[in-house]
Amino acid sequence: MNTGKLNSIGLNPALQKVHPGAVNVLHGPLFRCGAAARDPSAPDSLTKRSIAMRYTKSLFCELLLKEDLLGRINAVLAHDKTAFSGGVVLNKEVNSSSSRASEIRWIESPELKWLFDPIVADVSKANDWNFALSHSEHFQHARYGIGGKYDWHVDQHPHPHKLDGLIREVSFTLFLNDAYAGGELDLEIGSPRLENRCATFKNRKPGTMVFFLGDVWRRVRPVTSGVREALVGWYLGPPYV
Ligand SMILES: O=C(O)CCC(=O)C(=O)O
Ligand SMILES: [Fe+2]
Repeated sequence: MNTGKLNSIGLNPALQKVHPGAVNVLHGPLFRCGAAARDPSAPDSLTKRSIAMRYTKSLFCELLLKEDLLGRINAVLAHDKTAFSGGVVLNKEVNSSSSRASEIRWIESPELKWLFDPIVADVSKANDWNFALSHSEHFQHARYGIGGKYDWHVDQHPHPHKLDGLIREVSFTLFLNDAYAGGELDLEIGSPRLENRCATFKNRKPGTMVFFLGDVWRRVRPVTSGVREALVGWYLGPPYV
């Protein structure tokens, strides 16, 4: 693994080739985060893991981006001419009934990365998510028309990323619009004692970001009118032990 300058955005060319737009079966292409992945001399808190065990204050959190920040993100998305593609995904390894109906495109934008890296770092710190996050995937712009959905699944794959052994540790969804009905995001974060174990994110304002751990079960319920648009991010680090 290369070690880069602090805060540099390093796209590893070998990783760029991996992902010709396939949907969520492999990981998406990876960006290196600001500090080198496993460089013990890099003085960045993201690279430091003081304990081997995961601990957390909350399995998820939610925040609302300021309008100007959302405006910059929307400008990047409008400027990016990558076409949507997609359809249905069956994630056989996790759950054979886990399927998705949506269109997606991968956004390979250093600007988005500069915007999101510090937010993810802050959120992780605030929650004591003690991960050594080192990369993010390219961001995934998803569009769900009527009937579009993504059944229960976990984002973390059963095996580490083939190329570098990293795993998805933090996921986020950014709500880009609100001109639709249905399409609620559910996270299964409640105690088994509870009847409803889900946190449901419904009617959220554009600019709402929901962050959660990569091994939390989640789904997007079917859209019943309009088109739901979301930007999805995954931050990766080394396996927990
Ligand atoms: O559209 C969303 O909010 C979530 C999408 C998702 O779960 C995924 O791409 O893995
Ligand atoms: Fe997901």
